[in-house]
Amino acid sequence: MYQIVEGNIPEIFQMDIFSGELTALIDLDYETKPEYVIVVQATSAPLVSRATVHIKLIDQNDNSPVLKNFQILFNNYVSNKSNTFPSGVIGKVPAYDPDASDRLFYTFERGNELHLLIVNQSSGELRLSRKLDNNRPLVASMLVTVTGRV
Ligand SMILES: [Ca+2]
Ligand SMILES: [Ca+2]
Repeated sequence: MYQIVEGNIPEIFQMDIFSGELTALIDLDYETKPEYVIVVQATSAPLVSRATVHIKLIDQNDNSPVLKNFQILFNNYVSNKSNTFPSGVIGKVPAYDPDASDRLFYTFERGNELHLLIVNQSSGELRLSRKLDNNRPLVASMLVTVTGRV
């Protein structure tokens, strides 16, 4: 005879009293709770044995990445010698994904055909191309896509 004797409040799991088969009564979600600990008991009267069971969930890619419209502003200090656009990271695509183990992937879809803005495809960090010069519009619209892949 099998039963759960600890750690099942509220009732998330059900154990078949004869087979010992463990069933989840709700849809388990890694982001809600990644691990459960219960104590189960097997009885063969008059003998009783107990064991602690760790139930660890594996994350599923069940949430979409979130990305809203954003702006990046940067200065170019024009000296009489040359353009001095910033050379380091000027910003990061502000995307977010609720999945704990998800990796985001960033690409330009439109508006950056000359590759004057360079995105790090895995971190979303943005830099300026060395080819950027002053003969460009002051404002440019681009479409960036973020994809989630566990
Ligand atoms: Ca995701
Ligand atoms: Ca998930």
